[in-house]
Amino acid sequence: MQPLPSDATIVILTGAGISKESGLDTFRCEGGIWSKVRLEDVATPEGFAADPDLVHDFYNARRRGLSDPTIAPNPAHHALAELERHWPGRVLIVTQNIDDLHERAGSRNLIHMHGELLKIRCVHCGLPRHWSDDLGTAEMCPDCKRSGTLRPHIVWFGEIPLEMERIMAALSDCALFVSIGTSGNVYPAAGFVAQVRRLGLAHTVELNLEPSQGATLFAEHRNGPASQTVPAFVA
Ligand code: BV8
Repeated sequence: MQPLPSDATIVILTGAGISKESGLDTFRCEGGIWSKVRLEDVATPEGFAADPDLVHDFYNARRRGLSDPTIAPNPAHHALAELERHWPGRVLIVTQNIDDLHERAGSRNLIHMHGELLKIRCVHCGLPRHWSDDLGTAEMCPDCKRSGTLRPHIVWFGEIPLEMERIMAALSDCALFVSIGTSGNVYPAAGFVAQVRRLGLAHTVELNLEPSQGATLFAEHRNGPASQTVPAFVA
């Protein structure tokens, strides 16, 4: 990675592609998640209201999948954790992913803008809490003791992503913006590179298996599997 000013900050956006070589499905690649289930049915508030059991089953299956011992961080996750150790306090990962592979690789300065598979929250008291078991519609909230009020701590389509103010602030003064393993289909994440370009402060890089929807907006592109392109880029 080319040298940066000593006070420069780096924002790294990741998507499902960074976890693909760890054994987790992407959404829009061939055979991806949205080819097996309609996002309207399982990733919208309307879908949850219509059939909460279907949505719980969808996320329970993914939560069980994530606990499979063969699912582990790959060299791309480890390279980003190493980068953070090398530039303490100056690397922020904004992930669209709901898995915990960045954390398991050692990354700490991390925002899960679309929520976390291993957390649930109560629609009444709203407190997210760690949850690794199957979630059912009859579960009782451990805090407010109401039943049937728990939902996955996930941002569905039509819901506002988490920590947007913190993300916007980080984008507005970063010197390097790197997008890894995302198709550039989902907003507002897909619009981050345009936001950074408007400010004209940062070098923009896309590390993706193939050019994304927003590829032309990036100053630099490296196409290939993340387990190869990310370690090579941060070296
Ligand atoms: C919102 C749930 C308002 C969790 C997800 C314009 C502006 C704002 C909003 C919109 C807009 N236009 C439309 C919208 C609405 C909507 C939207 O974007 N719709 C799309 C379909 C057009 N957005 C929303 O509703 C968002 N909310 O806008 O609120 C607002 C906004 C800002 C401020 C105030 C108010 C909420 C979006 C979140 C929805 N939840 N998931 C879950 O179940 O996982 S989105 C879902 O897509 C996942 O979270 C996923 O992370 C995300 C993005 O997908 P990718 O990660 O990119 O995965 P994909 O499969 O698409 O691509 C994988 C890529 O990896 C590919 O390019 C592939 O080539 C590459 N790859 C594969 N293998 C590898 C690899 N790369 C490297 N190495 C490999 N080995």
